[in-house]
Amino acid sequence: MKDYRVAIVGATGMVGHEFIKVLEQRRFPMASISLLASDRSAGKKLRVNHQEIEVKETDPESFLEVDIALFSAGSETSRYFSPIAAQSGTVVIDNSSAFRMDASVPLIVPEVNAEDIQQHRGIIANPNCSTIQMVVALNPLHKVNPIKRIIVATYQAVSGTGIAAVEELRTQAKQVLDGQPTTAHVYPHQIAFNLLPEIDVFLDNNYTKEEWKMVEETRKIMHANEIAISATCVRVPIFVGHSEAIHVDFSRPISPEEARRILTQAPGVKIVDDPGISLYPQPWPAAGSDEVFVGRIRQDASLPNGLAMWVVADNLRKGAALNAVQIAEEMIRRDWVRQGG
Ligand code: NAP
Ligand code: 3JN
Repeated sequence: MKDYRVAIVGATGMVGHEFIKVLEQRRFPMASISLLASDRSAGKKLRVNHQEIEVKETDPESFLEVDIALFSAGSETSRYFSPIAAQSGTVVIDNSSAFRMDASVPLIVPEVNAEDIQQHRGIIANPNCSTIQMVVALNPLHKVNPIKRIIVATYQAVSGTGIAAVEELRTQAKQVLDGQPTTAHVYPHQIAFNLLPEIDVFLDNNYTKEEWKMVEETRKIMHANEIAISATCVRVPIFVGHSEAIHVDFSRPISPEEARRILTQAPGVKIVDDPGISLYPQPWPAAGSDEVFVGRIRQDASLPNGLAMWVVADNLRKGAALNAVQIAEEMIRRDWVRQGG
């Protein structure tokens, strides 16, 4: 078994911590691990596989002896350092939106389009968390009965915004319960005991960028530019776990039983669906799990060929770190990564 020299860029962040956990839990074959961040965190120590590793500031030299670099330090950092890393022969798996819609960069969810990895030129993009869980649930149905239209509303946890937002929800929740006034720093309004239908910036078409990412990324991953998609993305006062109410219009009629049968066989999907005993996916129990949970599968009463469903996943795992590590594992399985360790 070969071992690979791995780097995490953004190791001190929310996704970075999850990267470390996922690599440890899956016994990823590592010859070495470099933990990289900005100068703010240089010198900090983090534990990986029971070893204390010092965090280093990311610089152009950081990738000279790295086979696989996992990026989660925002799109600006990715835009600057990914091409430098790729130039030195490192395979970059990037969690940011920097390259997702670049035609020369594969955008990968291994359960859906692993074969697209082969077209990479050094950089592979990890999709947005809300897109990932939706395509894992919908692609198996689309293959049997092509989808014409998707209407989705998301309920996104604050961990999707990063460490500062998790702290903001914790602080505000306590302030509200103590009868104190709250102040908002990360979000434009209080998030505790509230909902904000604003994720990322507003675009000229009055959708948010997060909503538009779901539209464009879904079509690219599923190779289905013809699917009509409309999304409303909402931030909810939940720490971990994104949920989605999805309404799908298919080419032909499809029963909930048939959809359940297809999804039971689908990789990465777990059906949790027994309304009689109030069994359906929820973000709290989904946190820490790898699967995309699907339930509330029912006929959409407003459409002859429609289904409605409720889809939940851990946004930091399948929505970010796990999906990226699965891409690396897929490449290793196919012997597509240089190994210099
Ligand atoms: P976070 O908790 O705020 O962490 C940000 C990380 O980036 C920290 O490790 C930070 O290091 C590092 N960083 C910031 N500026 C840097 C620079 N100039 N050079 C090197 N490192 C730098 O955020 P997060 O939630 O982990 O998310 C990080 C990024 O991952 C996001 O911006 C996004 O692009 C991506 N993401 C993707 C998904 C997805 O849907 N797939 C989900 C969440 C996040 P310091 O400790 O030094 O500040
Ligand atoms: O808000 C969420 O739940 C997911 C956030 C993702 C995110 C946050 C900051 C910057 C992204 C992303 O992955 O699209 C980005 C970005 O890279 O644009």
